[in-house]
Amino acid sequence: MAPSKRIFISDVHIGMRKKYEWFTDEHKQNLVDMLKLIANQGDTVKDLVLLGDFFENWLAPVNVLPPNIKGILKFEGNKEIINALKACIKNLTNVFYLNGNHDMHVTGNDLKQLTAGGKSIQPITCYNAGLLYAEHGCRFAMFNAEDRIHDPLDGYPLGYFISRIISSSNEKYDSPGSIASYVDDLLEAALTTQTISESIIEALMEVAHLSPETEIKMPKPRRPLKIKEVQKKYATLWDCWVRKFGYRYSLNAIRGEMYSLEWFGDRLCKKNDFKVVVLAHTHKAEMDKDQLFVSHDRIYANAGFWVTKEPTFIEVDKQRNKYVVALCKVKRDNAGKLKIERQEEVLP
Ligand SMILES: [Mn+2]
Repeated sequence: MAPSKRIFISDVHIGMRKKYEWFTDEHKQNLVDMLKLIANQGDTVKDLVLLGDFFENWLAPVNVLPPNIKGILKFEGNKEIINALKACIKNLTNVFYLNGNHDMHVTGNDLKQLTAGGKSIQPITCYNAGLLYAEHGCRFAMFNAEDRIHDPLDGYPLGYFISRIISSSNEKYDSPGSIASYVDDLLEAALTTQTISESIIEALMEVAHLSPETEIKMPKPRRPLKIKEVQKKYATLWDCWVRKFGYRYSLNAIRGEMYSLEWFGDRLCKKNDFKVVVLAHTHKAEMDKDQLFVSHDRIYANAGFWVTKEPTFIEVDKQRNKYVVALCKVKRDNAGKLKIERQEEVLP
């Protein structure tokens, strides 16, 4: 039988092991072992999809430049990962790469060394196979969607600067939603005003003990930006979204940052008749089967986060007459061997 499984791994955030980065060597072992396991399943696994934020180009304090993709691919500590990934490229039908927000500027050209057995990693903007659809999902999230209006040069969203500011503090910050705890009170008030981005930066500045005059060092050829400039730059963010997408959509675009992207998953299903939608970005693994239509059910799944003790991923087995969707948790047995715990839903 032809291979029919598709595996979605997201939010690995591979950088260069700086102390302010999320991905450590502890997470590396799980990733290398998992990729090796997948590479040996070429007879059942058709596609491996790296569903965004596979690399980390955002996390660094304001006075330090975040690692770029060239450095990450060259970094000795990432060699085992690259080799395991190459084994996947060689043995599976396809390995696809999608940009997330933390690796939004990575291009196919940057990844051209990821070649094995005469095949290359394939950059795509979304994954679509029959009624199965997947993407990272940050374009639905107000603070992390590419933003050419406020940053025409590179499209950096407000979230980039949020990452830089929180990386300058000792605060725990490991998901888009974790800024909620710092801005919770503000958020309610801010939602009714046009100053939501200014208020968030204000709150985080306090958390990180920085001032409006603090400069944020930017990758070449850009000049540094003062925090007060960032505040001003993104001041109209909420207004712009409401004008473009309406109030309800914009509210959900903030909910998408804090809680779940399910509303957008459903929207994709309704508009395109998809049966299975897989997103990522929130760092919260989830799976939900629901009857939205008279004619058929749909499954919304989120791949979760790799940078945790028990990483998660989504597996979709697209068989002739059904979709088997599994939310998979990576664990270790007593002998230290990889053990995958599965929660399954089936859709005819
Ligand atoms: Mn993301």
